[in-house]
Amino acid sequence: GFDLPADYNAGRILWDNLDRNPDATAIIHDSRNWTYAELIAEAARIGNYLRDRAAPGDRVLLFMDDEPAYPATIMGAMRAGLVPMLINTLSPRELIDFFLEDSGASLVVTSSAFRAAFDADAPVIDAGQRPWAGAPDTLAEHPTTRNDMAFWMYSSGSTGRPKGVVHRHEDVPYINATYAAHVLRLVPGDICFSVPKVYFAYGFGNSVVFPFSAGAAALLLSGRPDPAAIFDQIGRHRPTVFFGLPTLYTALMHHKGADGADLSSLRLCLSAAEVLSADIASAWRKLSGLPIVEGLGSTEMLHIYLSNTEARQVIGSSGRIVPGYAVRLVAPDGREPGPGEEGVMQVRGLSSTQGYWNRPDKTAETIRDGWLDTGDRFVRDAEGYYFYKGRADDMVKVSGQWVWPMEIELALNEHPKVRESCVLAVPLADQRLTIRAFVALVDGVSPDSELTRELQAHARRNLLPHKYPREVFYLPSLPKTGTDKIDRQALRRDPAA
Ligand code: 3SK
Repeated sequence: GFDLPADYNAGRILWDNLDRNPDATAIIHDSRNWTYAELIAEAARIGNYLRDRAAPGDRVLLFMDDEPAYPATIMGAMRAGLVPMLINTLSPRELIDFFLEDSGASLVVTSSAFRAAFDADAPVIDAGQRPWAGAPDTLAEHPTTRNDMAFWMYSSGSTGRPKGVVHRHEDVPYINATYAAHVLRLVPGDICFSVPKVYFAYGFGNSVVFPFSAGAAALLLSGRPDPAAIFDQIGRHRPTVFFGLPTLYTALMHHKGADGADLSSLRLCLSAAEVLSADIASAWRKLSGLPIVEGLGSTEMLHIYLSNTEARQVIGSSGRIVPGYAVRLVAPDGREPGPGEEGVMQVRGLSSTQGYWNRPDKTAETIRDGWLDTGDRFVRDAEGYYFYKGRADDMVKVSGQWVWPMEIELALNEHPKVRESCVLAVPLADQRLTIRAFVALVDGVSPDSELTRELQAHARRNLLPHKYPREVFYLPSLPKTGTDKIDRQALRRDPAA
C-alpha cells in the first residue's frame, strides 16, 4: 500500500538521505560530483534565499539546464513552501512571457547559459552566480499537506496555448511507489542517466524523483545531448539505468562511434514518449545486449502508468497497467471494448493532476470523476497489453475511406530503406485531404520516383490498398521537438522544415 502522513512535503525525498546516506553520491556532473550531504546543504541555502524573497505558495519559474543546481532548486523551493515551475529551456521569449503572466510567478531562476533569454535588468536569479552562497545550510520544512500544490509543468498540447499542469506533494512519492518500484527497482548503487531533461515530466522522474527516493545517483548532462556526448558520458561515468526515447535510440545507433561504445555498465534501458518499433529494439539489443523496456506516461499523470517490464517486453505495446493505476478504454458508443477492440484511453491514479491552472474549461473536458481522458486510441489484448493506435482525433477520410496516418507511418518505418517517417493528412486546394509522407532514408540510399513507388507499394501490401501515402517528400532528417519527438507541427507548417 501507499502510506503517507497528512502533513507531507515532497522535499523529503531528498532530505531523507541526510540520515540514511549523507556521503553517498547524489549527482554526477562534469563540473563535479555532489554527495547527498552537500546537495542538501545547497538546496537549503537556495530554499532560504528564495523564502526571503517570496511568500508560501508563490510560483518560481525555473529556466534551467540539467546541472546540480536544478534539482537543488526544485527541492529547496518545495521544502520552503514555494512552487517551482519546470520550464522547457527551448521556449521562445513570447512563451516565457506567457508563462510568467499565466502563473503570476514572482521569481525566476535561470542557468547562466540561459540568462540572455531575459532582459538584462529583469529580476532574474542566475544560478551560476550562486547568490545564495551565504544563506544558512539548514532549512526548516514549511508545513505543507500532501494535497498542497507542490510544482508545475506546462503541457504543450497540439493546439491552443499551453496549460499549467499542477501537481501536489503526494504525486512525487506516488510515481516512485508505482513505476519505479515495479519496473526500475533501483538500489543505492544505481546511477540513472536520463537524456530527456529534468524539465520534462519523464526526465524529472528519471533524474530527480527516482534516484533521490532510492538513495541512488543521477548523472546530469548539460547542453545539447548529441550522440557523441551521450556515449562519452556513459563511457566515463558508467550509469546503470538509461532513459531514452525511440528517436534517441535511433540517433545513437546511427552514430559513427556506436559500435565501439562501452555500454557494459548498463543494466536497464527504458523508453517512453513514442511507439518503439521492433527494428529499434532489436538493433539496440544487438549493440548493448539489453532489451528496451517501453512505457507510456503523461505530464498530467506525472509519469508512466503503462509499462513493459524487464522480465517481459511485448514489442509494439506500451505494456500493461503499472500497479497503482487504473486504465479503461471507451468505445465511441460509450461501451468498454473487448480484447482486440479499439477505444479511447482513460486513466486514473493518485499522481494525476487535479487540473490545469486557471483553465476550468480544459480541466472539465479532460478529467471526469477522477478519470483523465488521454485522447489516445488503444487496443488491449487478452493478456492486458495495450497497443497505441494514434490520437483519437487524427482519423481522416481520404478518397472517402478512413485512414489513420499513424499506421502508414509504422508500415513505412518497417521498410529497410527508411530511417524515420512522419505521415500527415494535408488539405488540398479543393479542401479534400491527401496523405503525405515525410521520409528520411538510411545512409547511402538516394530518393527517386522508383523508390516512391516502392514505398507506396510496401504500405499497400502491408495495410490495405487505399492506405498509402499519395505524396512522399524526402528530407535528410526530420525536424524534432524539444522532447526529440518528430515535430509534426513544423512539418505541417513548412513541409521543407
Ligand atoms: O511521453 C511519455 O510517455 C511520458 C512519460 C513519462 C512522463 C511524461 C511523459 C509525457
